Parts: sequence; C-alpha cells; structure tokens
Amino acid sequence: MPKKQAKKKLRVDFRKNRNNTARHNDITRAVESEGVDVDNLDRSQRVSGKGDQTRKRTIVGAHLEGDEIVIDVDESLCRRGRVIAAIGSTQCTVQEDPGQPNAGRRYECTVRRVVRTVARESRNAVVAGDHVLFQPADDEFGVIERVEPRQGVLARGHQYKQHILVANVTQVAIIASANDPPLKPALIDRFIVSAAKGGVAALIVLNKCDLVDLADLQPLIGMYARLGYPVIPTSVTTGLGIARLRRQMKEHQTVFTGQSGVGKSSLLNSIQPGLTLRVGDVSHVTQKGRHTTRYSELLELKTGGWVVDTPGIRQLELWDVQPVEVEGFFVEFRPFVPRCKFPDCLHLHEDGCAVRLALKHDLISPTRYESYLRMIVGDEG
Ligand SMILES: Nc1nc2c(ncn2[C@@H]2O[C@H](COP(=O)(O)OP(=O)(O)OP(=O)(O)O)[C@@H](O)[C@H]2O)c(=O)[nH]1
Ligand SMILES: [Mg+2]
Ligand SMILES: [Zn+2]
Repeated sequence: MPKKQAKKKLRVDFRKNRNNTARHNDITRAVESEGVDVDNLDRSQRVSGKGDQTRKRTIVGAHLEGDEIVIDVDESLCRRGRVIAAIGSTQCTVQEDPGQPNAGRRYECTVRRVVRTVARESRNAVVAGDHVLFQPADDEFGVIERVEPRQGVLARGHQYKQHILVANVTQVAIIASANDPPLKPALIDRFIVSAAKGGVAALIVLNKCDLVDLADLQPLIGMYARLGYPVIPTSVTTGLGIARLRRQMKEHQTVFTGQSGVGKSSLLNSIQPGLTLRVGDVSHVTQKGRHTTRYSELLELKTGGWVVDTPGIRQLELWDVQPVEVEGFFVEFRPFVPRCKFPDCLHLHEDGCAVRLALKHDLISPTRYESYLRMIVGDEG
C-alpha cells in the first residue's frame, strides 16, 4: 500500500473522460483480493464545479513538469516495466525491465484510475510500448501507477479521436504487398506522413515479391529510395530480403504496420523462427486480409531490440495533421514550396504554383502528387 504522504493538488482543464468507470473484470478482482486498493487515488480526487459540463478537476497526487502532468508515486514501492500488450485502457501485460528485481517477469496489470484521468483521451492512457511504473501485488498481478512521457508514437484518427497504436518506437516498417492485396502507394504515403508526424523514421517493405516480376517494382523502389526511404523487397515464400530486414531491425524498436493480409505476421515468423504468430489468408472475393492479428504486441528480438506486430488496418485516417502541414511531410515538395506565388498555396490549382510546375517537369512524381491530393482533399487512403 502507498504510504500516506502530503499530496499536492493540481488544478487543470480536462475533457471529461467518457468511460472512466473501471470495468471489474477477473484481473481486477484478483488484484483486490491480494489487498491492493485499485481505486485508492480515485477517492481523493475531487470534482469541483457542478454538472456534466465541468471541465476543471482538482487532482490530488499529481504535479506539473513543464506541460506534462506527472503523477506522484512512491517510487520505492514501484518497479519499472514495459507494456507488452494493452487491451483497452484498463488491462495490460507489463514486463519488468532489465536491472529490476524480477527482470523479465510478466504481470497482468490494471491501471490506477488517476492514470486514465490525466490521459487526454482515456483510450490512450496506456498503450503497447509504454514505459511504466507499476506496483506488483504478487508474482502475477500488478497495478500501473504512472506512464512515462512517450518518445516516438504511431497514431491515427479513429472515430474522431486520436488512437495511439504504439509508443516509444524508433522506426515504422510500412509493410505493403506487391500483390494480393494489390499495392497501394497512396497508403504507403499516408503511413510515411503519420510516421513523420509521430517523430519516427520510416522504412518500406514490399512483401510477396514472389507474386510479381521484380523488374516491375523497380520504378517504385527507385522513387522511394530517392526520397530517402529505405525499401526492402521481400518474400516469405522465397526468403528474399528477410536477412536484410532482420539486420535493419537489429537494436531498433520497430513497429510493423500496413493493411491486413500483406504478411506482417508471416514476415515476423520468418525473421525470428519460433515466434509462431497467427497468420490468416486473403479473401479471393474482396482481396482483403482477414484481420488475423487482433492487438498490438511487443516481441523481443534475439538480435536485440523489439518489434511490435499490429493488426492490419483498412484505411489510415491521419490525426492532427493540418492541410498546410502536409507539404512539409512530402520531402520532395520542400524546395518548391517557397517559390509558390501565394504563401498559403495548397498546390491544388492556385496561380503560380511552383509545386505543380515541378510536377509538370517530372521533378515530382505523379503518384506522390496524387497521394498528396488525396490527403488534402480528403479521400479514403
Ligand atoms: N505468396 C506469398 N504469400 C504470403 C507472403 N507473406 C505472407 N503471405 C500470405 O499472406 C496471408 C496473410 O498473411 P499474414 O501474415 O496473416 O498477414 P498480416 O499482415 O499479419 O495480416 P493481419 O494480421 O490481418 O493484419 C497468409 O496467407 C500468408 O501465408 C509472401 O511473401 N508471399
Ligand atoms: Mg497479422
Ligand atoms: Zn503551390
């Protein structure tokens, strides 16, 4: 149990959490039966003001460090760990960090309610990849007390809210398939933008190269390579590119992302035999994958580093990216943007647009420009 300590109060604006009632599942009960009071901090939380519209809360047990709200915890009672998988924002698996008393041990953890309260969106309170402070109840269960600031995230918009898929990654491997499902450069470009937005380097993997003539892919490979994105053609069937991809992931924290059915889980199974991740087929009718992987999970690599397998997504809605910002994520547009006649040019059909002039002179690829248009005009990915 946390020691009684003088708790600081923090008064901040909050969006009301929509679902901040903890679900009392089996894990919660198990923890409670071990004597850990999951709602301990919650009772000391006072809601000031009246009615549903209240946005101010007085949080007891947290302080501000810059813009960051930091929860006060008794660190001597806590261990450090990494969230391996999170299901919703209330239940997750945490692995104890190296150097801690039980390094490598895994705990099923619930989340202290104050952690969800300080998160701007309760859905993102705890996500895969988070570094956390948690209090073990026994060898199997624990409670997450604090989530450390995140360093590189992959996020998307989902039902008009931000959904952080994974935190603290150093590279995003954008997995596409040469065929089955068909290659969609516009989706690759969206992922490039979302990686850049999250502050993470992007790497492109073109899988299922056994299904096409590699020569046909060369223009696309060349295009991305010229922009500075490494492209690795792979095939799980023939083994093409697997060793190179493995090398590229060494000592990195990589997240695998892409449409369902492109072969993310299959690639990981060949990169590290023994993983035995579930693999699904691609429907011949819809040419879509079957969403075999259900939640993001961190996997430790024998070569050092981690990789996160994620569920395939149908389309990628960008989050918090303003139209004027998009041009900055298209690296090849940058030299031309300052030459546009109008400083607020969106490069659509404005007079004196230097980006469109560059397009006309083949200095910008039509495929990339089309991806840009889709993002600005708002088309599906
Ligand atoms: N021909 C061919 N088929 C592949 C290759 N890689 C994967 N597949 C097949 O593609 C299908 C989908 O593979 P998964 O690994 O489940 O795809 P995923 O990207 O993890 O899909 P989700 O988990 O649904 O997002 C399976 O039938 C695989 O056997 C490849 O390189 N060549
Ligand atoms: Mg999968
Ligand atoms: Zn312009």
